[in-house]
Amino acid sequence: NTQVKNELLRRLFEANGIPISGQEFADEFGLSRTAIWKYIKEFEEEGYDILSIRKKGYVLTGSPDRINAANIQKKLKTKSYGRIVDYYESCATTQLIAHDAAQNGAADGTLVVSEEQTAGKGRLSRPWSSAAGKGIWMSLIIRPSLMPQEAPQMTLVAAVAIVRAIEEIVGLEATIKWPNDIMIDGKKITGILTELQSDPDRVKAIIIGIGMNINHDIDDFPEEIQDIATSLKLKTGKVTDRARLIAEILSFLELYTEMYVKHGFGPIKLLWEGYSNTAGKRIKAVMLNETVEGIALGISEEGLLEVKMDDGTIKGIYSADIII
Ligand code: BT5
Repeated sequence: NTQVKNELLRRLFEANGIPISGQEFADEFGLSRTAIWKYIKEFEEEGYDILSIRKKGYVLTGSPDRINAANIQKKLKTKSYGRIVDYYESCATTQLIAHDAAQNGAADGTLVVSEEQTAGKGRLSRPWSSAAGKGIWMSLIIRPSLMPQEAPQMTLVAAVAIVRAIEEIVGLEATIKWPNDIMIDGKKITGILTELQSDPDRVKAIIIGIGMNINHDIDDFPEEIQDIATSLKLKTGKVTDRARLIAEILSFLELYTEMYVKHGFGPIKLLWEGYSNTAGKRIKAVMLNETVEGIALGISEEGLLEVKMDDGTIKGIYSADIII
């Protein structure tokens, strides 16, 4: 029973050194003491250090750097984002798991996270490299009251939330490259993949996939992206607490999503423009069927990138790969 196991781990974390009585916990959940003891053994196998004190109970003295429910939730300040966490040591892609969960009625704010993805994906089914234990590979299911055509802007909402969280937790200034890249010093540190489950006139669920390179050394990237990718560790020399960063991202994301739903895209657009590295630059926008070149002006109220062409006309772009 993973829910009881998670609850036990959460209490061990929150006890801050005060023993948790195995007997009392067993009674509360109608389990045997042996069942509790088995959970404790499992925790130890997962890398937790647990002290067993006779007649008092269990004390957590050390925990592995994992982005599981307990580690995320002990830092969580949100109302609903991340209150339910579906955690994997390894999976193909959190995006698929989140889609299934959303179809089966998963609550607003349900988070799917994995230490590793074996088939992580970017836009247009491009591969997304997701090394074990090094990054944040997660998909958040949200159910905001938005129209389907308002959903793509959630990529921009998420981008602002991520940049703010990196600023708070790591003290680094990242920039946003429209539409879905977060960059530091010209290299990609984060990619966002926003997908939609929708009725014709109403969003049922938005799945926000976030892939962040955190504690990678350069060799943790496949060779073909070593020149274009970077990680927080490569920039700071330090290991970042991934669970804490997740909690911070979820806080900003919940706040900004609420803002977007209540007040429209205007306030988000202002925030976004402050972090964008695209405006004012000459760019090439590579789309499926054409490539256009011009000066990037900024984004529209609908989240389109506005490009001023050489003949003076202004073109709004829905989605593209931008070459600066
Ligand atoms: C993206 O696509 O940037 C969206 C990435 C979303 C990944 C998350 S992880 C959790 C969730 N589960 C998933 O399976 N996906 C989401 P796009 O803009 O198409 O960029 C893809 C390109 O980025 C690739 O073609 C590579 O060139 C490059 N790339 C691949 N892995 C990378 C990495 N770890 N860091 C930086 N660049 C990478």
